[in-house]
Amino acid sequence: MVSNLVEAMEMVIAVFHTYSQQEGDLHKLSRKELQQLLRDQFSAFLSPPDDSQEVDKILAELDENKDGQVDFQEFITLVAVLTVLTNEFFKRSSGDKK
Ligand SMILES: [Ca+2]
Repeated sequence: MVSNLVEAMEMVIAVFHTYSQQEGDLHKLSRKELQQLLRDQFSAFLSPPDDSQEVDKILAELDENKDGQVDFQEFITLVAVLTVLTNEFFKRSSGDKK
């Protein structure tokens, strides 16, 4: 039986590749692929996801090796940060005071 967490990890990998395979390097997100992914998957977090400058900013922040693309390792950093923020949000909205 596959655990929930492993299933979630596989889903993150699958989502990444759905976008990274669209053009160019099959294992990296181009600027265009990143924009598409942000728009489709993270619209709840990013405002406004269609803003071109916002995409450039996010790309620059994620692109640690400065190759102009986002590989899986760089992408997972974004997922981790947003997961932490989501957890904070749930903690706060459940009325948990510090
Ligand atoms: Ca990169």
